[in-house]
Amino acid sequence: MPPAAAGEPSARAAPPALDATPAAPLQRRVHLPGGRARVGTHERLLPQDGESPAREVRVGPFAIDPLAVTNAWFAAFVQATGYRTEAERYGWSLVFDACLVAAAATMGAAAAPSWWRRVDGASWQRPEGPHSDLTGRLAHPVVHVSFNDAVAFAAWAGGRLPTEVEWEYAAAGGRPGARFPWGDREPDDDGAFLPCNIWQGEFPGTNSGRDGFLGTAPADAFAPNGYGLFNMSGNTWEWCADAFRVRSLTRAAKARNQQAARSKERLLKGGSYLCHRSYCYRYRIAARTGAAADSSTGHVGFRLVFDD
Ligand SMILES: [Ca+2]
Repeated sequence: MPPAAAGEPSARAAPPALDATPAAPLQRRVHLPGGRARVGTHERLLPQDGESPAREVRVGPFAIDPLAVTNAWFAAFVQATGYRTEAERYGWSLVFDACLVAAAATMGAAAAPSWWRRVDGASWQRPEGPHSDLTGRLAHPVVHVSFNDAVAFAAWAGGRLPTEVEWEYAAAGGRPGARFPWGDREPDDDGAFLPCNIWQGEFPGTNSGRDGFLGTAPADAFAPNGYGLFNMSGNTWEWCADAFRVRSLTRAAKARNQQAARSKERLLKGGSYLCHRSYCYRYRIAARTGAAADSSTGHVGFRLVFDD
């Protein structure tokens, strides 16, 4: 599929065929040659996350799926293996407040921040709890999967999770140093430029959904980047292979790294449908965060890479 013209809003691009069988995603891999890659940023936007410094590194050749792993593909994995996710074994997962309007779920307060709710029975198959299902969402990214779940899926599918360097190199789509997969133009709230699935309005109270989606969007929504990869920014966070660590010698970084080590945090890239510049400016390529390896929420998924 050709890359989008610069500045062209999307969601109208003809999607590739989605299939629940594992063979289909393997056929649509994008092969990247590797070489010199620029990762990180010199901009001090969220320095506490360890985005800086920008640096040049070498990356080897690899292949990447243009799409995040979908509910359909994850269902094929579960059907083939009987796998139960950590959320299913724990009996609960974290769901964003506003997604719970229609769900008569058993809820409890989650650890801060306050807009997350622990929902008993929430899982990849029941994204808002026992009274929800995947109707209309088979082509959406799977969510409520932990890092450990993602690793198990990757082993079954013959792939692996990307490193941060591979992820940023792929997300840049041939535009080294670009802020976003489409270039540097900032998305806005009024609908003039809506290249990805993030938040429009005042977080966490008002989301106009001008980009078409209040929660997850189909994995192939919006225009792909220059390498033909969809939704590297926004929609769902994506687990990466790296342990989360901030490269800094400050006292705050040391405390953050100790916390990350205690929780066995792993790296997440790409931001989600809950990101907005005013609150969580993490739909940038260089942005990053971490979460415990066994944790799951309604806005975290993953995509696979493959060694040639
Ligand atoms: Ca949205």
